[in-house]
Amino acid sequence: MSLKTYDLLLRRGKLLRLTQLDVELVDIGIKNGNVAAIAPTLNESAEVELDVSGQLVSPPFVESHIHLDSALTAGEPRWNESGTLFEGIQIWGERKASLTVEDVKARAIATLKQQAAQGVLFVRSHADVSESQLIALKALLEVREEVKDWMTLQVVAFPQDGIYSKPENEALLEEALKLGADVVGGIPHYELTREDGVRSVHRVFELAQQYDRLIDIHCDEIDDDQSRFLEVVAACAIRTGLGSRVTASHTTAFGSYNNAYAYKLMGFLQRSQINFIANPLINITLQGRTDTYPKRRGVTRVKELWQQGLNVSFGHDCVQDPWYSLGTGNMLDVAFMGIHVCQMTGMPEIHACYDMVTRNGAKTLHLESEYGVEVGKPANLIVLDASDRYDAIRRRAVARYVISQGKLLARTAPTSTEWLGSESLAATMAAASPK
Ligand code: 17E
Ligand code: FE2
Repeated sequence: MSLKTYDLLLRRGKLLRLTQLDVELVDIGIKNGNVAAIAPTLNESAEVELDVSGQLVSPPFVESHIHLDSALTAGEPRWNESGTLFEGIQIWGERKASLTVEDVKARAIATLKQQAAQGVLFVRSHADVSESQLIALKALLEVREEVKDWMTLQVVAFPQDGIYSKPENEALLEEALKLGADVVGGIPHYELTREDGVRSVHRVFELAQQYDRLIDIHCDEIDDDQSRFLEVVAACAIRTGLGSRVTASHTTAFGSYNNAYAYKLMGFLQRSQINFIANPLINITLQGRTDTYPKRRGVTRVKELWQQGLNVSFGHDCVQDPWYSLGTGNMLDVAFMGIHVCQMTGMPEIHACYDMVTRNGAKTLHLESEYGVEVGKPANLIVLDASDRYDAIRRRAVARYVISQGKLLARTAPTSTEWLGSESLAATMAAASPK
């Protein structure tokens, strides 16, 4: 037993609390994996002290929407030439044929480490269950267990090819829930007919009630202004009372609806109290592909949903896969793109976009009881090389320290530039070389 009061002590950080808008200059004491004390000055000793003067101490990033089963497969077996969602699904269908549990686990864990190193400690991943062996799902359930000491992973049973497009798909979705998936998914806009799409949403709600799971549906991920499954999701949420246990992901068609319909729908959405996830990096890339000019942004009405008080988070969606060949899992990249695409450039809007990659995601994932830097909660927090949220997003600040369940999980040195001036090359070299 240590005689020191704390295992870890952060000195003079600028703490971002869940309940306050402004940061607060404090010391934070961590003991036995929990936040033990927060005060302007803590006088007790600690095993390890970190001076984080002037740096932003934040709750971790929450990745509310990613596909870890397909991560790191870009180019396998071929590149997505059209850049569309549908060619992506086709390419993934080809890659899916050669999946093994080891293959999925290795890529998922490599991606989770990249994410964690950049301050993500809570992840919701979709697992494609339109595959006869449920390899992606079984692999991600094993990963969920293997990483649980440093990362919280939720797994969505996601019927990528549709619940009714093949006779066996419906049973595979249910089997995934029996195996332990946390969340039921759906993809109504990709069912063979509109009627199948509606029926699929009803089936997802039935399964969620039967197995007591959350819901996260890929909903209206298309530019088609006639794709209107969001209203079905909202109606089911209102009638079942499942409300905040339900999430509509993407909803890109909402960006194409006429304003009269969007206005009516917004009222229903408020009644439903469902959550929304937009994926700015992917939506701006996959959507608008059939437009000429002017070309749509393909992103849902994030600003308006937020203004109506609905819970919206941002996800990364893809890291180097058939839908998106770029990405490192950095949630500040996501927030940065969100600010641009959703035109949320006012200061309260920039702050809101930071919330969309942190606390709003925690709400969607139903993690509120454990999320936030508060005395008594698990010590999950990050120290960003930034003075505030705006600075963090503007510079995509590195996560200097990532603390997971009270342990220092990852450390990154900020980049530093040495200004060498405009002297001649010889003078520059002389100045730069050690004495
Ligand atoms: N599958 C899908 O239906 N939509 C996406 N955005 C991705 C996979 C990444
Ligand atoms: Fe997705």
